[in-house]
Amino acid sequence: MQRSGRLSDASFELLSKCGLHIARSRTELFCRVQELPIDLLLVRDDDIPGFVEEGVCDLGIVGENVLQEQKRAAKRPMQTDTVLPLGYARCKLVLAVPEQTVFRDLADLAGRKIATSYPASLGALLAAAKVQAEIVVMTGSVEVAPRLHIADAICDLVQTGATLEANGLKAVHTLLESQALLIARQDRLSGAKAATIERLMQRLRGALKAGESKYIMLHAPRSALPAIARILPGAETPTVLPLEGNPDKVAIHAVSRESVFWETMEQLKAAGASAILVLPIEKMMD
Ligand code: PRT
Ligand code: ZN
Repeated sequence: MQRSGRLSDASFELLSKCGLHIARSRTELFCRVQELPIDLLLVRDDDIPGFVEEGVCDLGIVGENVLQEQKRAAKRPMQTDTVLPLGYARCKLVLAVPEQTVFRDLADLAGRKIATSYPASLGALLAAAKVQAEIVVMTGSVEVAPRLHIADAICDLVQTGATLEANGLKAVHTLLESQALLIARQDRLSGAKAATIERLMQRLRGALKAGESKYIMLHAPRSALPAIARILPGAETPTVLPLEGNPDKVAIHAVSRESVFWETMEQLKAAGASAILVLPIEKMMD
């Protein structure tokens, strides 16, 4: 996984939610996990797909943008694939042009220069659209290229859009919606390794599910039960408990598989619920 950068904090956090604690300091290349027979290799994100492909590592955590780019750029087809999307480090790979540039479709880029750190992804898009344009490869600060007259457009990652805006650019086409992925070469996983990985995957799935899920508790008149069950977001059969000394009212406990918004709580209240509590769930295993 990435040593430091936009992927690393969330990755360490996810591993810690899986009960995996990293023994040594993060500045080292190699970390031993105490709880499972797993060693962590901390590297630059760009090296991760290659390490997994070559068998240096069995698993990797990397942005979909990097995996896609390297697969497209590879001379031989890569066997490395996604085993679990992890849901964080979300961003988009987009084409952007200066705000004043008129852009109708990709054909408008014919004969233009486009700066990017993702030449293979951009090349694939242009080829599919049968547009001939010049790709200017830059390793960083791609967003300044139009201002420096190095290029007429850029193809880069955006998250909030603030960088584009600050550089007078507008996104006109999305190539990829990216997120962090757990990747592996499944053709190489077998025996004890596969068993350890399955254990890790079960924990990862549980940690990811728990992250979104909430435990909801509320009181409601018995008669409001059907209405409340309809409102509870993504909840499987709620638990209904009697309230001591109050035969007309019940307590309802439910696990919601989605985020619970204020709007949902307002709807529950309007349907007759009171004492509504929404609690985070730490771990989950089905
Ligand atoms: O040192 P190393 O090579 O490991 O790190 P790196 O510098 O190559 O990558 P890093 O840490 O910047 O990003 C790692 C991964 O995070 C990327 O490959 C993406 O999968 C993901 N990610 C998510 C992002 C962003 N969001 C993001 N906003 N990567 C980069 N950006 C940059 C973007 O390039 C642009 O310069 O942020 C700027 C835009 O951000 P906004 O919010 O202004 O739109
Ligand atoms: Zn990198």
